[in-house]
Amino acid sequence: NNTFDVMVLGLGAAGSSALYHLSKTGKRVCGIDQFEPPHAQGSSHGQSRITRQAYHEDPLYVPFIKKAYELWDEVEKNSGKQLFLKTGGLMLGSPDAGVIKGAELSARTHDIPYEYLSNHEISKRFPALKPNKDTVGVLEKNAGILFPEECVKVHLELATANGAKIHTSEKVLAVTAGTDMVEVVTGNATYSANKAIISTGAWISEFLPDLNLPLSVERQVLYWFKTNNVHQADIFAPQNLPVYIWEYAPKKMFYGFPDLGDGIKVAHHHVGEPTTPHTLNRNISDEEVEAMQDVVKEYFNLKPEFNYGAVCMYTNTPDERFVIDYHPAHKNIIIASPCTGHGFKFASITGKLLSQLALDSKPELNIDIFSVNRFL
Ligand code: PYC
Repeated sequence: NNTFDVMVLGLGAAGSSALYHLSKTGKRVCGIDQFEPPHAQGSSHGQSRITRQAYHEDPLYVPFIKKAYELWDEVEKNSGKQLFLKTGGLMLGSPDAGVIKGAELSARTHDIPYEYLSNHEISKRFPALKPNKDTVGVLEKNAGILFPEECVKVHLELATANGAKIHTSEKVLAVTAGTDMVEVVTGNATYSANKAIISTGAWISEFLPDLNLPLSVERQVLYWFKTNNVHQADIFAPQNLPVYIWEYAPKKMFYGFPDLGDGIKVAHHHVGEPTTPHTLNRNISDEEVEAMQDVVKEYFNLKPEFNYGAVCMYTNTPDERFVIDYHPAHKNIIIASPCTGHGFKFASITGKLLSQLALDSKPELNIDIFSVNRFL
């Protein structure tokens, strides 16, 4: 039977979570993905994602991230799998940097414990780092790492165990909204559902050509550098190095992770070239590696030896806020574009909010800030 209450198109971070939450309600639900999730084609791969609560972007995100923490915890308990590693999180920059001021503002507004560190304290406590004399840090102890592939996998496994149908390696060719039903045509079959959630990541604009949303896809390169040529290699271990976001010049940031086995992973935030999922350059040039190596030399006590890299995509909105809303013309289609370079950590709550929209319940948090109307 190809008729469902809700279909979820795209089973990455948000879609896999939406399918899990829908599957808990006993509704007939089906998820479709053109690849085999978790996969390395989109925006939810590369071993690690930062999660943190003292949200430098805006205190408005804090209620969402607090819920997201609770839900990741629930999924860990339900699955018995580790999805989160608490390492602490360090925002680094000049005292006026956006990451410093913004993290402090969110921490103070929402009573999140944090420490303000001078450059001497940073060096003493985290000897892997080489802050200059103007650098300060905001350290949040409950921040850490989510394992993105495992998060997607576990959401899908739990959804399947609850009775959700999952079709992978199946490309959606057309989505047509009627008055009561949505028809979804794939390369294999035609389905109908009362509601469809479109959470297709970097491919989403192709599903919504009429809306002409101002979404832009950006190429992002992730780099791993070995740490075993350092005398004291354990200074890069997760117990000695938190996750970090370093604003080294106004609005210019790199971020990274301690060594989880393959070296430290570092990447620039938002300086990638515009791309599309069809034209994405997945090769990493020697020049790109050398440029990142120079950054590592400058900011870490490490002679960086490149291990390997990976390329993924951000799907950005102009204000860097997500889109989580009904389609303006079709209430039976729900749109999710919750990336814009910082969305993964929220996926546990994003999926729940999407499931609430699909079932016509009031979302448990106010999602007006993610309305699609701001772009119409
Ligand atoms: O959301 O913490 C984050 C993040 C860092 C770099 C990219 N996203």
